[in-house]
Amino acid sequence: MTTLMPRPLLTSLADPGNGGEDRHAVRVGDAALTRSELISAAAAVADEITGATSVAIDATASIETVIAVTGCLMAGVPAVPVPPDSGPAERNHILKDSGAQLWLGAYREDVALPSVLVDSRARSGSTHREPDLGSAAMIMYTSGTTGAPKGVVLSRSAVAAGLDGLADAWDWGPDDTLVHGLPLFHVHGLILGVVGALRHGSPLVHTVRPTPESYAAEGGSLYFGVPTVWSRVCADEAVARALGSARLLVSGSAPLPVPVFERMRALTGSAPIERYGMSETIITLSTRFDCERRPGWVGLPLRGVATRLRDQAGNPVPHDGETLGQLEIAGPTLFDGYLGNFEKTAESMTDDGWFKTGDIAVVDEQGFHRIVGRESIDMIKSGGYRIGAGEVEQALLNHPDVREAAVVGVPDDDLGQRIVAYVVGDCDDHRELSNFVAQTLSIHKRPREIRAVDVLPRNAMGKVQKKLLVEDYRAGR
Ligand code: MLC
Ligand code: AMP
Repeated sequence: MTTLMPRPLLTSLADPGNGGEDRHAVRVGDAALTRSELISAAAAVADEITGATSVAIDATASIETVIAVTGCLMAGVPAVPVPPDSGPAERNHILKDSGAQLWLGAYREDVALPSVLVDSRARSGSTHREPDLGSAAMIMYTSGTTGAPKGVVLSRSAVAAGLDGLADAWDWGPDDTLVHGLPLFHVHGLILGVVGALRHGSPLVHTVRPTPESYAAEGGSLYFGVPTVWSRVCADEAVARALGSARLLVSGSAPLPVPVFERMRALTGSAPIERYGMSETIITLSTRFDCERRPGWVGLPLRGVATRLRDQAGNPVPHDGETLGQLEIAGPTLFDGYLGNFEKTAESMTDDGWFKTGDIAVVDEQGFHRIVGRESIDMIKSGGYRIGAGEVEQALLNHPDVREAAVVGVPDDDLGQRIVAYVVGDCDDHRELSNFVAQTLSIHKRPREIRAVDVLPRNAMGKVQKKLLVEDYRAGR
């Protein structure tokens, strides 16, 4: 079997094949650039960073972030997007662990790296050689069940293959205008939502925040959102109806509840596209633009991707649409490993080279996949953000008044899951405690609710029985 090499990243950014240098390429809020303006502003960034081993980007929802990322891809310097709301502990960890040599963004007193200010009016005519397809494009930080976030190294070829798989599944091209307002420091908003738009030549409108009103105001053909966004869209009938003129409304990053799927179909006149991915694999499964869209199911493997289901003993699980198995993935979109963490990388792979997603799924006879849930209770998805319970617990334990802490995700109609922390200690001011987490990590990692308890339920081994905590919470106890 021959494997097709994807078109290099840089070539496609400079010329996605639509021939329109003066066409509006990207708008974020009120700031807009044509493709040639973006290329020359990004070249100015590339001129300044060439030779660095990696650079951190203050990944605000702004045109500067788009320029910075494009400049990194031009220079062949791995980009490390840093969430703009991350607290000192999280930011310092990312900067130190990644070994970033420069800070692309406004000067900050608490960042020790030399800053390079990104100027959307800067122009440079320099050209840069296409780096090796196997070299790293980005290092995205993502939470595990325990410990600090890990750096996921994504190669240029993985990014290219992932984006091309989506173009095939969605018929995504220069005639599309992509609209979204997702954060620019994750796979969804940044790789799909920015690099994807540039690679496929579709103008991008970033709405800064993914509010229903801003989506309705844009009249795009392709929209991206996490389920929370779609649930909020459906809560406003006029907004949802306005999106009926779009070609595809795409949901991903967390399970789209079936009632939201049905309401989207009823209000917009067409069913949403669901797709599934991870920081470590980019997007691997999706419903296709021209095939069945089934509520609760995320579709078929993208071109070049292979999936399999295993039971706990490693035996194959039948594809009968019912039997649960651990989902494993192989293909060209997989990451190169966790930066500097050989052990965790090895743990995440099977002996024969498949990535263990940690998700439980079923597959039916036609190859359609349904994601049933996570293997570990310690991996929480809230508003589409991946949050490790261990990281939040550690932040809480750093508070002088907290002796023990257990963090769980409980079902939430808006966010999918909501973070609830059970603490043992002398802290009465729960708002202060929650803010303490937000100041250490980032805002979306702070518990929405804190419950003071005398003891945490533990099993004979002393392990906290989190399932009991969730059950009690759901039972209103
Ligand atoms: C947030 N707030 C809190 C809080 N958390 N207040 C108290 N306690 C907390 N724990 C504040 C916010 O700062 C905000 O304030 C206000 O409360 C509303 O917060 P919210 O309800 O969370 O809404 P919002 O901020 O609008 O966030 C919802 C959302 C956001 C959907 C917009 O969660 C989001 O952008 N999610 C996208 C995540 C994502 O991109 N994931 C992709 C991962 S990649 P204020 O003052 O700011 O209004 C991946 C791969 C793949 O998964 O498959 O795609
Ligand atoms: P992240 O690393 O932030 O990309 O999160 C990846 C995780 O998000 C996956 O392992 C899944 O648990 C979840 N996820 C992503 N897309 C979907 C989807 N369409 N349906 C269900 N879960 C999803």
